[in-house]
Amino acid sequence: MRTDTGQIFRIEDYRPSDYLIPETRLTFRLDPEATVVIAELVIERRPGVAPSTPLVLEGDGLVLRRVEIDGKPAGKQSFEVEPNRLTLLRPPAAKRFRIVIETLVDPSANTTLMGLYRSSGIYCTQCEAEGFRRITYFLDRPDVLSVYTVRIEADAASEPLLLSNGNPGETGPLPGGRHFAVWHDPHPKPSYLFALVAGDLGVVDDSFVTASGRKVALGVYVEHGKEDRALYAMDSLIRSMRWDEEAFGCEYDLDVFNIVAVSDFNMGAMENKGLNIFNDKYVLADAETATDGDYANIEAIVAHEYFHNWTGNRITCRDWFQLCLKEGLTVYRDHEFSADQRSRPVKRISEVRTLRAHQFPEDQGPLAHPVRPRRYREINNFYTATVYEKGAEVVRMIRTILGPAIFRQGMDLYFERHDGQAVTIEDFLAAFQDISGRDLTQFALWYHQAGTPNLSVSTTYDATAQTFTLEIEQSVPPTPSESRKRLMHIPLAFGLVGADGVDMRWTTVDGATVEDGVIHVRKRRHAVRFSGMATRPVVSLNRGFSAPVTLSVERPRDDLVFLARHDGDGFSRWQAFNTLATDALIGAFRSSLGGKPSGFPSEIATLAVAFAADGALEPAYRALALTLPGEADIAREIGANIDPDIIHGTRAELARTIAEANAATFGELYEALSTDEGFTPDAAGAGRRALRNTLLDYLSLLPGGAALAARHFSRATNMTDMAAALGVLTQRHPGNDRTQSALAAFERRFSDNPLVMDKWFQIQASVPGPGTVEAVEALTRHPAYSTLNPNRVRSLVGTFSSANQTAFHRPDGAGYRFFAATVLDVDGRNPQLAARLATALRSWRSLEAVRRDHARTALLSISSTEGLSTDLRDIVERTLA
Ligand code: 0A1
Ligand code: ZN
Repeated sequence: MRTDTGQIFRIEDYRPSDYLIPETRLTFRLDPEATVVIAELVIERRPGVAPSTPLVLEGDGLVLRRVEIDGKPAGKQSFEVEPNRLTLLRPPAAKRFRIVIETLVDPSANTTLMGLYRSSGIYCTQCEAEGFRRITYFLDRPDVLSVYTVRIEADAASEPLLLSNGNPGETGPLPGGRHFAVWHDPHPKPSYLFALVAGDLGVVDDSFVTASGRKVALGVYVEHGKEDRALYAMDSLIRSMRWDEEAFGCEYDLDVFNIVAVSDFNMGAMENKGLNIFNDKYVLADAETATDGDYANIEAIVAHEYFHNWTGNRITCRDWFQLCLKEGLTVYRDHEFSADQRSRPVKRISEVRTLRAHQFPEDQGPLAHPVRPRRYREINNFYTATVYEKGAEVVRMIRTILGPAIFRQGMDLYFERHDGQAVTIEDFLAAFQDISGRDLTQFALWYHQAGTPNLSVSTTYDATAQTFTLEIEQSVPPTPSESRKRLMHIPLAFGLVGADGVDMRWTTVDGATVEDGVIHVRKRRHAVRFSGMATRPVVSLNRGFSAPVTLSVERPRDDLVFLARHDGDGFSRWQAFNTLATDALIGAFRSSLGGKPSGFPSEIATLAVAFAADGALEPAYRALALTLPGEADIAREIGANIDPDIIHGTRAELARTIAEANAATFGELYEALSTDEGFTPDAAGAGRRALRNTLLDYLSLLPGGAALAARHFSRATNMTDMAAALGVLTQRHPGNDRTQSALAAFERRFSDNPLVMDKWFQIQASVPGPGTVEAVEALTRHPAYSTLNPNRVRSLVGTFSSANQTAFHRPDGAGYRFFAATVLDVDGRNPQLAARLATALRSWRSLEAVRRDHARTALLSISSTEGLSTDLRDIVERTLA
């Protein structure tokens, strides 16, 4: 395992490598504890590099068995070997030469889940970002592209299936009950896209014919007996392949495309060329065991990994600072795919909720970094919401600025110019600048500058002059190591809504460039004046969430009420109601702190029922409108001196107020939705279930609520309804006997299904209140729990620390102490998982003083421990800085 060297990597230090590796032949003699890896590499000296310049290959914890140079064993003096480096001191002076490196690795002992490891008896690999160096010594950097041929040898009985990247080649038997398979990938690729899988798995197969007529054999591999649960993943794959041709003109380029599900995986999935490897959580689904949310995730992640084939694989990153080049762009593409498959406004609202829940706190805390970072200590810690989600928003803004047609032409140019290359964000932006003739220099700051910009807006209406003026002021808050910020180019979509609910037109506008419903904010202040306004409009701002900013708008509350009823933009209509609810909750929090009784403006309950009963709106949209801002959302908006117990109480109070005011209508709607139409995982069915389950949450707060939720639970015919009912019972009636028996029934029914038990862990880790600290600690000893499996750890400890405000932040610090001990324990085996868990404390400075002290003590207890991984040390030290 890598321990910290304190080394910092800086973007300005980038230089191309002296050597390239045009061809790579790998032989794997698989063995659970002693796998032999033979790498035969064609090495090419780059033009201009002095002959015999030392060749330095990266490694990580490798055992070297032999080195050959141009067919001869390398003498001891000709190389230097360390666990993390192999240096050929005086390589041949020829422009091209060959080397052979034999290494030994132990897949069974590999608990980091990087490099070659075994998961439930299956050999698999994970090489992004720097895992290939745990397999062999190599130029393990994304700008070294190589053509791979891979030969896998293994036991024929225990590993009948042998997969790697590219197209299948020769196969055959070997002595001793072994066999082999050869794979060849004609597309040059960086080492992080290498993959191998060997084991005994079941398969769902299908095929796809590309637009130009190439027939592709598709396979989704899962544990035997689980094939039926892989059908939705296969269906998602086929829809993704078709969509990418239609929306982006991107066709698949090999004869096979395989997906393999494994049960131990650090992230969601990995886009290895032609051989995607997935966390099984994002492959396996059926009505009985998966929720609608699981289905939507499977569809999105299958699409995401597939889309990487062009954005990431065909065109890859020059270096890891450019990670957003592939990730932000691919997330943007999977968002568009899901919006097309489902409902666009519903999808957009969900995206924004995710961005605010994960990226905003990152941007506003000690771990803030630009979408394209300039330095890192551990690249694994930069697979963040900023790189992924904000990175996607930046691509979306490019489309907003250029318009859909020019955006598509820019993408075409990017594909055409850079196919087969490893490139930078500058190259990406240049394609759009060149196609549009626009200067994107100021816009590029979105990649380079961290922090969430704020727009302060006030309005004036002059009835005599018939003008309406928006005073807009932008500011970007300071972030770590960036105290002074430059002015950004912010595309602010808007509408001026008239009294009849229809957008008004203006005759002239000055003070900023306004095009196609977008104000281009570029200066610190703009006074944007619209003339020809016969009546005062209500302004709707940041429609469709056109820019990832915060807004502070001075306006009467009635304007928000009006927008919540009439805004023609679905996102902004939802936003208006959400802002009203957030403001009400913050108001109640403040009065509660001041010891005053809280109350809520009556229009919240009135609007809630208007949304709930509006048959013109999709059920999924109505469900989102009825979902109150979460406790963490409220905390983020308050910003400082957070007391999670008061927030929890206030939010529960508002929910009860809404439920009591609308009991009859909510009850009728709930009953009307209760006819069981059978389960289909499509958006329409999911929307109806979402609305019914949201109504259940409100109704559970009324007399008889626990009984109602218990009935909902026992009558549920699918996991969506079952998990929702269990969530309502545990959140709203934690101590109730019905809750305890539902938990027990769920456990009995699903104890042999680890992915479903994850839901059971999550639900219990979310129970509000002080007792959950001990309850979660006890669950770590449950037979279904395993501290070695990332899904288990994230479900229990991850949920507890990132989604349970009252228990995790228990005022006596017990939540933090349990958490710190767990993080340290996990770090000994799986540093990536430990580092990711540790980010749960990133907002510790915004807590009230007592909790803040306990949180700091917990962080210090981690940082003062010796032998921390680079991953964990990096997170904890930045969090404390
Ligand atoms: N490129 C993958 C994310 C990923 C990154 C690192 C991993 O190592 C454990 C695994 C996956 C994606 O964007 O889906
Ligand atoms: Zn990705």
